[in-house]
Amino acid sequence: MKETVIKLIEQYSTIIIHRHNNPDGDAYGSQLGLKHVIELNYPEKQVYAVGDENVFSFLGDMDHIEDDVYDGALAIIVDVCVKQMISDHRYELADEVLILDHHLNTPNIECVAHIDSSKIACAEMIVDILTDYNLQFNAQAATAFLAGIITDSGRFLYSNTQADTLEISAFLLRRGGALQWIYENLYTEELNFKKLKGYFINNFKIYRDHIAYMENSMDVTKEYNVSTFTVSRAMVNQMSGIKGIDAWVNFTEDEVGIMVELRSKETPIVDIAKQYGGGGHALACGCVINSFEETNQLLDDLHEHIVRSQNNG
Ligand SMILES: [Mn+2]
Repeated sequence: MKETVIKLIEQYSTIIIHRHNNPDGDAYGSQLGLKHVIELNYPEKQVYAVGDENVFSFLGDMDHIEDDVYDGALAIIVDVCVKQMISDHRYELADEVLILDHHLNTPNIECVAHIDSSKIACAEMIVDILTDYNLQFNAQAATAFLAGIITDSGRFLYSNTQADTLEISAFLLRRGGALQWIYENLYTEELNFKKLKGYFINNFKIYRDHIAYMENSMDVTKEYNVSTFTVSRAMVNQMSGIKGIDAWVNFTEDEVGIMVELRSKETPIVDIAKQYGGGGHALACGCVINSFEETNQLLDDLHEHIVRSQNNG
């Protein structure tokens, strides 16, 4: 499969790299790291990165391209494989689509897919492929990929962090990955963000003694002047690491519904996310529900699921 990936890259003279909406550090890092490596090793190729932008844009800018650039091009989609989450649907205009992902989902578009859910970061998976074929890395590429690994592994904290994760990170450091620069950009917080954390920690609730959860109305996003994504994704792990808490769920209201972020300490819970039309990783996943009235049902399903899994384990 790795060979197919490299062959596709070699075959096309124009390559446009996509990733998911609301990009996290891994989506951005995988996308821009791959762009830099292809540009460095195949200087005759035209390579573009497209999609929406957010706080991770310190990693690099997106390209703004016309539709006709897709004529005869290869679209590579990283860190996502389901249609509804891909940023910029013009990948449909490309000749061929290659997906590189590490989520536990099945692609629902026509494509060639390389998916390895054992990898903690899509960036780790891509670097592993590129190094197998001895492609050169510059500091820009190394920094982007390293940012992907650092963010998706929670700075090497989450359970899928493996020896390979550290070896690949060491490789990226040797290629000039700017670790301190990444940390400065990631961990210097805005005042409103710090205050939001305080609000969050003081107000989450407990369901059936073992599930922590938080319900955020749109007032929260307004009061702290942050995006839904910030409240939803960036706050969920404020409920992690609590003795006796097996799982934690963050419900955040926005215009389309209630964004649900689910996390679990040990028991895989992605089936609950899938049951509600979402997906993701075994221990970190998400879905969208219609209203806060469904909160209790979801918490109850999660509770039953965890109890059942623990009894079977
Ligand atoms: Mn990822």
